[in-house]
Amino acid sequence: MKKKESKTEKVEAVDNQKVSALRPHTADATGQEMTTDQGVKINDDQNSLRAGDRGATLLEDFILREKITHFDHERIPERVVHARGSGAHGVFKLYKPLSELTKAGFLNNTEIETPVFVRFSTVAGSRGSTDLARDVRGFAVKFYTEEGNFDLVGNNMPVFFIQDAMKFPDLVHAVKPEPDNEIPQAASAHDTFWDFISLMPESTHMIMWLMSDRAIPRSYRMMEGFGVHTFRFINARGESNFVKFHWKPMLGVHSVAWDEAQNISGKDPDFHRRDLWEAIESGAFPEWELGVQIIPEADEFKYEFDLLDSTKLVPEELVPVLPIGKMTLNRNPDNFFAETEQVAFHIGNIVPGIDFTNDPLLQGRLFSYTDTQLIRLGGPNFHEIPINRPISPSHNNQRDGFMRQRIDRGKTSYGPNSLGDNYPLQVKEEAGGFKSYQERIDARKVRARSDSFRDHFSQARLFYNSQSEPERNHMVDAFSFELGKVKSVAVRQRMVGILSLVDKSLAGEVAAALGLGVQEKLETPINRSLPADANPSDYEPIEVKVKLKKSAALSMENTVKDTITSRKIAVLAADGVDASSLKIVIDAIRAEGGIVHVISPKLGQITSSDHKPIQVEESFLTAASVLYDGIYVPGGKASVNKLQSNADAVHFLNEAFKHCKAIAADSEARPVLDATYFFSNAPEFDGGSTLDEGIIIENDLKSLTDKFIKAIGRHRFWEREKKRKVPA
Ligand code: HDE
Repeated sequence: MKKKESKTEKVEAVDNQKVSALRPHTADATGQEMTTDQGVKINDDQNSLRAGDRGATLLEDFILREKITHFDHERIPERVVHARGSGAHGVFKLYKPLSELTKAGFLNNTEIETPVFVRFSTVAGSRGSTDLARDVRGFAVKFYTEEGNFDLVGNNMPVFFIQDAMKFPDLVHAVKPEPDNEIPQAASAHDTFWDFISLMPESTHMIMWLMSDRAIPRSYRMMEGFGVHTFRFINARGESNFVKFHWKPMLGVHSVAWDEAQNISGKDPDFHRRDLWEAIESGAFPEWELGVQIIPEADEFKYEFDLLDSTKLVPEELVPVLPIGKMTLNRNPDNFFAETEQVAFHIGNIVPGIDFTNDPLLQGRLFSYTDTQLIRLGGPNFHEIPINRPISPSHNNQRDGFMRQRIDRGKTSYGPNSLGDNYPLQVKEEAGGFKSYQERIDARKVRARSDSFRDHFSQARLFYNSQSEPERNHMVDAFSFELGKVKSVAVRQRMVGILSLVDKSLAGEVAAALGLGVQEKLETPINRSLPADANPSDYEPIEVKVKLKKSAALSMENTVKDTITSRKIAVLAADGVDASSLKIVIDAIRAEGGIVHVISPKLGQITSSDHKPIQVEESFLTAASVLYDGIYVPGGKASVNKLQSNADAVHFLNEAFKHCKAIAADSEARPVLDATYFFSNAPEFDGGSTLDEGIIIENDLKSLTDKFIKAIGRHRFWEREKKRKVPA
């Protein structure tokens, strides 16, 4: 039977279908008069009503009362995890129809652009915490499909800390600030976190990711995203394939250095939020390819790991990632609270063609997300908040509740009914009605963990072995830092024990930094995580022999390194800067999509050698090298003279060198580099060659820009770290 048409549900596509659906809910006070919430025009918003100009305020002042009352209720609870985040609108476009795999409409039609809203987040910190905490990043995507909302609520790491939802509150209690003094903010480097982790060997693989540079991304735009769990695709014949979702950033996967991350946290705690906002405002729209790994049902038990275990990934060498479409974020929200704060993701929001598996972590999440929105957004009608509404029509017999917006007409809100012709009607599967995949289940009800979930170390080792040398060094440093902040020596020692089961040299290096030894025999760490009646040997981790020793996809070393789009370059200059030395390089960087800031001892303008004014974007007081990807020092005697004796300019360069960034200088600006620690102490410098390919000093500006642009694209020269330490 035909569904009833409703005029209000047809929306004109302007930007995209979702954005135009939001439009009737947006307001703009430009050119408007001020009123109360009741629409009464306000004459005086400066003074409350009082008995005489020095008298008490009158209770009858409804304008004051309304204003203060609304203010008093402005806050809602922050998300219990992932409280700190940033959102953006965009679209998803499919490359080719996937009808063999899934019947999901948006994965079968290459003509449509599916609107999306994405929210990136950190996990542990509160709403106001720094973006650069060492943490997992949330990567949640709401697809507004024509068949309803599909939410892919993932992270920037492909595995998780725990295997069973039962342990999630424990994990979060352990990582959040300690309950007696609420210290530390947005950091895992404290006793309770490592106490828990050291007793939960299943978290070992995830800990490797968390201690890698993936936990300190350069930008949200330069992170991968993962659905983590194994889901199902269901095709029109009702056949199921397992599927793992991947987001691959077109700009590559890049991170900052830990020392840099800590500095950014002070200089610009909004670094990632600002970066996303500015990129979209400037038209450098962030893009990701959506990829899928497909595993036929028949292969469910083919692998050395269990597909239902969220502490395991499926190596790309075993199952390649098939790119299926592209997501482009092209519009910033109009209002942070209304959109980014109120958006309610739920892993349970799926559409026909996609279904769940029995991953026990996934199953627990299916409960949690609605439950948490009920308290966070204040009642069961949060799906009516504009950002959460589907673009497809929605009708059912759910009614009432706090803040109901929709006015449902008619007498019937039950089914079956005869008074309303039995509307709204159920929908046949062929016509798009959702039917769950009919997985066969014949089992006992037990509280248990499958034996196939007992290998905790082989993929942790795979990850470690797959890293480049600098990446491994960073992991050693990260473990040494985090455990160094742990006061309990017993916890440190237990963690070193766990690491020794992953890799002896990793454990040895961390132990050395902590002033500990590596025990020969590990005191079994898992005793405390056993059920009361358990036989400990049933819970002993098992060692699985894995064939794959390395996986290239796990190292950021192998990522995209040939673009400088939206990279930020600092140009250090002062009065007297050589006009062409400045212009040639700046123009070339801009032509490649880079962003240039001229940084000078003072704001305003400087005068170039040909007496022209040059606009300055930042001063050494407002900028810092940690906020840039590369540094250029142009020539011009007067400018060079000023900079070489300017401690801030010299520090800027020293710090950029320390963080392994590309640095270029016109040969004429060499005295500025001579003033730096790394350059003046570089005996191998032969007057024209370089310390490494990331340091470029030339008078041929064409050659200089070519090399500089390549160097910025490479992101970092990590090999520098070993050679020369810089006190910056
Ligand atoms: Fe979440 N998670 N989670 N999570 N999660 C929440 O929902 C939860 C897990 C993820 O930008 C909460 O609306 C449980 C894995 C993201 O709004 C809450 C378990 C992954 C976001 C919740 C997990 C995630 C959340 C808090 C273990 C990666 C932010 C606020 C069973 C695949 C979404 C909220 C946004 C948010 C519960 C584990 C990703 C409490 C119980 C694994 C990206 O419902």
